[in-house]
Amino acid sequence: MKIDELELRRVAMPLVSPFRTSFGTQTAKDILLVRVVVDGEEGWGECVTLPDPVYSPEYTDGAVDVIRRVMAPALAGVEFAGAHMIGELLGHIKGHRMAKAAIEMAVLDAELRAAGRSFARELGAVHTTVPCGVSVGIMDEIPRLLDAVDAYLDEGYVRIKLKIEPGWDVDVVRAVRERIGDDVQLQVDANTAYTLRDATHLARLDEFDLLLIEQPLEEEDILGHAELARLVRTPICLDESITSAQTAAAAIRLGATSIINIKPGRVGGYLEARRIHDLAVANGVPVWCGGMVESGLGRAANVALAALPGFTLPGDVSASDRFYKTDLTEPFVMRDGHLTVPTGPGLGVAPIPEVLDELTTWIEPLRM
Ligand code: NPG
Repeated sequence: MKIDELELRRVAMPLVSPFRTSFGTQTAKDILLVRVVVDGEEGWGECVTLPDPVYSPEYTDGAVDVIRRVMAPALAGVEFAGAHMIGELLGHIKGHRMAKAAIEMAVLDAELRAAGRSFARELGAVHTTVPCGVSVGIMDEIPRLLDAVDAYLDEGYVRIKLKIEPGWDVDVVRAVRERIGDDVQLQVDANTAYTLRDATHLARLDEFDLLLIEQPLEEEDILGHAELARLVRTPICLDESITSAQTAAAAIRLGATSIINIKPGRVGGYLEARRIHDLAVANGVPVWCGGMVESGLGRAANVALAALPGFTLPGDVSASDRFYKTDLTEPFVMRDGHLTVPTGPGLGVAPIPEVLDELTTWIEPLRM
């Protein structure tokens, strides 16, 4: 097969409410989409970069540049056997995993559409629905957070993740645990906001029976996480640090992570995400599917991935309306705390043309 067309597109999607993490506040998403035509079949990919390199080194303008100047030329006119070759064909390019993931996702979508096969079937999904967790941002005051958590539980979310940072941690978690009781699954995400010197402080979270603490230390501090894991009882779960199956294997071996958050963009695509899943299963390490505030396109693929057997914890897989009043695709609607895994060819969803047109801010077709 061959990529006949590759088009970059940016869409501006307002968020229903500001989303604050330890690295900043988002009020709208500027999403980079990759549209390909492969042997006459269209496919869509979503690049999960942020506008600035504050979550990982990648950022959206950088992704546009590297796709335009380096990746598209490397694929232009090239015959390849399938989407599984995209990683290989782009393998000489260092890093830029989110950009690579977006291209691979688009090609995989086109390939599977042509074959009449779904992402879920291709990746090896075993469930028809997946449980929904929700990630709750940092707020100005605890009462507002408690109201937000109450509302999410009323909607049916089965697991709460609280964003934490120094000054918004132990008291906040205590208040939420008291409000929701012992039975609701609760976890926290620090997005690298602490250092090993905070170990004693973080150990104070142990009393709240959390499922896990996610990425407390810097992304490169694998040994620090291994040390921290000996100092706190709450399981450590890595996110930012896990960029490939190789880094996952090292982190598991070193005892730095006992649970893994798998985000396909962060690791270079859905196929590498599946390899990390397989590795984790072989090592008895539970995994869950992370989220990057995706539109319905990325959400569709995430839901398919989250239906693999090793995804034994609820993911940051929420309904479209958690973030967006209007999604780019048919919205993902939660029923009984679950989303239904799409079964149609490819992603099983596609952008709604009028919505896409209205939200699009920029289009650039690349020469292939
Ligand atoms: O449900 O899509 C979602 C968001 C989940 O909290 C979430 N994502 O660090 O995991 C994270 C965080 C994030 C969001 C990171 C956006 C980067 C960008």
